[in-house]
Amino acid sequence: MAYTYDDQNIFAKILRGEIPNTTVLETDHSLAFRDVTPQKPEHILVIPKGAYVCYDHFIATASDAEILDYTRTIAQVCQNIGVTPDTGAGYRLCSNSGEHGLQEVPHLHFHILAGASAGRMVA
Ligand code: DGP
Repeated sequence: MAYTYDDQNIFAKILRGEIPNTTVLETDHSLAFRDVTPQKPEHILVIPKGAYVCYDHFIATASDAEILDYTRTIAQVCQNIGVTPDTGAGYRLCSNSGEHGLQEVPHLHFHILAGASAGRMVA
């Protein structure tokens, strides 16, 4: 598995503070912020701070601490915005990966999509 990370991608620039973002949660290894073009009432992107292109790259090479932090951050955001299913609401979690997966930004990100009528597709 050979991934080449492009450190000029837009999320790398966000992590370096070169581009502003609306942060909803930040941890040691992860950042969650609002999508600039929300497709649903709640549309939040969660990224690891490390240089990972996609989910496969992340799982194969990230540390256990990064993986635990990332997965917990996604869950924490869902709790914070009040959309976990135990509230009667719900959400969709989606990570577009690679060219055929219609990934636009080559830095791993999960979309959290929630709100009324969350729909079936991201793109
Ligand atoms: P994907 O197609 O899965 O790679 O989705 C990339 C998402 O990133 C898309 O929903 C729009 C969002 N996005 C692109 N540029 C920016 C930006 O500068 N700021 C923020 N907050 N989101 C961005």
